[in-house]
Amino acid sequence: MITPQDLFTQRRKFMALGIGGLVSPLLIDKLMANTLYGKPLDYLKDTNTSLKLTKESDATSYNNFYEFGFGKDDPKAKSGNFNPTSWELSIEGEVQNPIKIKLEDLLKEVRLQERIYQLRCVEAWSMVIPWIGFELRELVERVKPTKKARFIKFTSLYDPKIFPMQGPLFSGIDFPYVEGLRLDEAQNPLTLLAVGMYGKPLLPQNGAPIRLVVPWKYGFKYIKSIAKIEFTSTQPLSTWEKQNPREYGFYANVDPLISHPRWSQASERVIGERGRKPTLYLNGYEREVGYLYEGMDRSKLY
Ligand SMILES: Nc1nc2c(c(=O)[nH]1)N[C@H]1C(S)=C(S)[C@@H](COP(=O)(O)O)O[C@H]1N2
Ligand SMILES: [Mo]
Repeated sequence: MITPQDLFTQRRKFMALGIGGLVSPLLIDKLMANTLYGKPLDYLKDTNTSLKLTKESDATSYNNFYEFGFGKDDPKAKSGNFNPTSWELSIEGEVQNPIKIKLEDLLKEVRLQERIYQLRCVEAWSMVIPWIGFELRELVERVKPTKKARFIKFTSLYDPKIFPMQGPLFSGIDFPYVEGLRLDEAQNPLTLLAVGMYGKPLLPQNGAPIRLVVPWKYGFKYIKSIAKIEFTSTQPLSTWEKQNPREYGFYANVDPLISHPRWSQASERVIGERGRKPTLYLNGYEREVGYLYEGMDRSKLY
């Protein structure tokens, strides 16, 4: 039987041979034939089958990773010294089985999958990226949240030797970068911890070696280079909410009807394409995640 892990390795072999193009990400998805909520993966991605992949060179050179600088080209240009090998993740807080684990050991235990999702940044641009990762819920099940756990707080690596903006000269943002999810959002099958994209391990500028992917939320929720995952009973204060709570909330749900105080969110610039397209509620994933927000006031979920 072919496991997703095999396909991942196989694809990397193909990439090494320079014939990666022959193995289309869509084909791999079909081959994997995973089911979520008992439905084939294809069903869950129905809304996206028409999405055209962003060029890999765009997705790896137009980035937001403020630890390296505010410019879109800073992350690629300034991450040369970041070599995230022998990475350790700490999973702690309100869990029965806290662990400190090497990423390579964790990856032996999880089911790696390829997922094509659209990423919508709060700055009103979007890309379509073929991620490789595993469902965050697999990790949640492994560490067993206590009854008190209601949220998950994620913290990026703190190391001013690697990240120039964490140094003493810069104090505009309170690093390390922090993000959070409600536990039920974290357990939705769409939520991934990504370790690769375009069939290869993540590059430093994209948040190597492990980052969050929550496709129905604005890009700033996709916290990069995660070092700590903490289960909490209270809602974590994320970096951008702390910085400017009027403009960036905890939820950060994509919503064309709720404008950012300084610009409309009704449409988006598609990176690598001409023109704009309308933005969809929950970035097009309403069918999969709409239930999470039933009875809540949409205007408060920015
Ligand atoms: N640690 C950290 N994670 C981060 C950011 C950051 O500045 N620091 N920027 C976020 C923002 S605003 C976006 S849009 C996405 C961009 O991911 P990409 O560069 O891989 O497209 O990463 C998010 N994750
Ligand atoms: Mo963003």
